[in-house]
Amino acid sequence: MAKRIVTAAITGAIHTPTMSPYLPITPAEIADHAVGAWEAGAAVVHIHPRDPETGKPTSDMDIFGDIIERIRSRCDVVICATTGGGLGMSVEERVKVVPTHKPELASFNAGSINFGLFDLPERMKITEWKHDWELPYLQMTKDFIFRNTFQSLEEFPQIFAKHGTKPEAEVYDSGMLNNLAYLVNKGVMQKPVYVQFVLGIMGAMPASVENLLFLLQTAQRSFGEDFIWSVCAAGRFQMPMCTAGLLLGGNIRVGMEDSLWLDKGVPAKTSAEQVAKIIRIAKELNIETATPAEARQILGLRGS
Ligand code: KMH
Ligand code: ZN
Repeated sequence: MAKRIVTAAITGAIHTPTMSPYLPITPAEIADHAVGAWEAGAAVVHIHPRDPETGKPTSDMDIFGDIIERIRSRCDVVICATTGGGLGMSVEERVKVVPTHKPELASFNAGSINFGLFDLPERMKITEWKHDWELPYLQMTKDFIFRNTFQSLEEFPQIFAKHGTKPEAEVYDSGMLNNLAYLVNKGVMQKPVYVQFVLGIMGAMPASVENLLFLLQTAQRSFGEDFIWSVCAAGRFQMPMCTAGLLLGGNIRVGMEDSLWLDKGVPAKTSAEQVAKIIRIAKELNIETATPAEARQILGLRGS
């Protein structure tokens, strides 16, 4: 059986500083957590920049570059830059990292959803906030479309191709596989498509084994065997869905972007802890995980 790629999504743009004292914020913290995830066995780290003062997701290209350089100087982990950015950012701001820093891998969000984070304050019972921006940022998602229209769906892969960046297609719902099939048929995206199934986001598909199977079968109907897939899931579904992904032959993603927890009631202090946990599970199942060099080969990356 092929080796599996473990990705660690280090900080994301969903969680806010009040939600966890362990969420990495500054370039030094984000790089330390990324290197820690690599030491624990991750082959890929998925990166978002944040404002070091406020912790708010930012599109500042100097901060993004600082993080990338800090990681690159310390290890050979594959860096997957976000082009999802932070909620409320323009499409232009989001894609800028590709021409600016030319990452070998970057996220490519495969369709539009009402990306709903507005219920998190109540669910997490948070009443006091470290920063003024946090509550409005989450509340505004009740009426916020994470925009990935056919206009940008056609533009992004062409920008990626120009800079040697492989798209990691973030698929939140089954219709987005149809969007990818359209892009492949149009010649805008090349096979093998790399798909990250993101389950459990409010506004898209819930995290369940049935839904993962449906997505897999839908992808098989569109691309035959000519696609590579990985799965991640929000919150408490992270470990169960990654375990299901391992059993179904897929690659997996953990990290504090997706879940702030290591176990029920146990906060994750780093993404490395989650990487170590899923690799323990993989080992019990006799599943081997890929090195960064092997991940580059599996994904057909140009190298850093
Ligand atoms: N920023 C979120 C809306 C990505 O990195 O491409 C989605 C996201 C996905 O974080
Ligand atoms: Zn992300």
